[in-house]
Amino acid sequence: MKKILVIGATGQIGSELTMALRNIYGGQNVVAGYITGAEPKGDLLESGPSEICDVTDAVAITEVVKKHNIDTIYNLAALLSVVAEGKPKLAWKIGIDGLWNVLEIARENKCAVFTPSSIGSFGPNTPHYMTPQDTIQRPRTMYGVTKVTTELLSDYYFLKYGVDTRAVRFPGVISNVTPPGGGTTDYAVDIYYYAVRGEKFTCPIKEGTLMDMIYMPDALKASIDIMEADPSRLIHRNAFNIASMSFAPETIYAAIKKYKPDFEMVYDVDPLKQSIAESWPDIMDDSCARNEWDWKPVYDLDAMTRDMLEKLPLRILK
Ligand code: AKB
Repeated sequence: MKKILVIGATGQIGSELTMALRNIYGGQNVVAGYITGAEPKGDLLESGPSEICDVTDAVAITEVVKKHNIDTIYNLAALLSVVAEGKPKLAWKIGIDGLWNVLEIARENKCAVFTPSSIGSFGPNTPHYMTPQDTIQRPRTMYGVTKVTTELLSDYYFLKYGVDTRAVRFPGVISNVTPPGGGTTDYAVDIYYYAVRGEKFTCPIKEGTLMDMIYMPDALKASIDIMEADPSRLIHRNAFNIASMSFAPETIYAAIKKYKPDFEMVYDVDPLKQSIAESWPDIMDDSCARNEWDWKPVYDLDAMTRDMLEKLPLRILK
């Protein structure tokens, strides 16, 4: 049985990934690593062990890895794209200095490592339509710079030291549990909160701006399946394009309006978010993930919208 450490276990993806991993591998085999001020609560706290584990603190990570005999690390610590533009040095410290810690500890303790990349690893001169797996990656955001570096460093540790590094490039992740903080794709989560509360939504992204998105259950499935994949089939490693839906603001608005006919949306475009969004792919080609480890998403926009509108009220309208 795997012994897993999730670094960033109380964040947007970490909080749900830790629970999904515990359901598969057993609560005691999945350690929730968190930072002071972001302590686990409720089911996350009660369903398995948790440890303070700041990605920038190599000593703390080593202690946790040794104490729990960890063999797999999910390293989810990062600042999202908009926040990283305001704090570029901190974004580098968490994203890259932190990654060095994780990769070195993985090398010494023979751990496999998953450190996600993102659609943010692409830039304005990347082909935007059916963005290939292997293509130009010249992002102009600090988030993108850290994500390209993450991909390169992770591949380097695999090729040079045999560390089993694998990852995916996440689209914008949409979930009804933990909200994201400071990303360019956050509008596609926020819009559901407004719809459920019966409030008018002001969209910060311009009509017609396409971005890849994914529903959390598919993002979790991808994160788990890639680490379970048969290594002899993997031609790529860091990191695979995964796609499930791509839409512009007016399309998600229409998808929600189908079930909430009174819902209203207006635009007030945020120049920073818009320039980042325009530099990212419209839609990625995920055929390498489909061929090398059988990636296949379950949710499209309509299925996700039905599930969000069913589950979100149970959490936020108590
Ligand atoms: C962001 O918008 O910064 C993230 C991402 C696409 O990586 N959600």
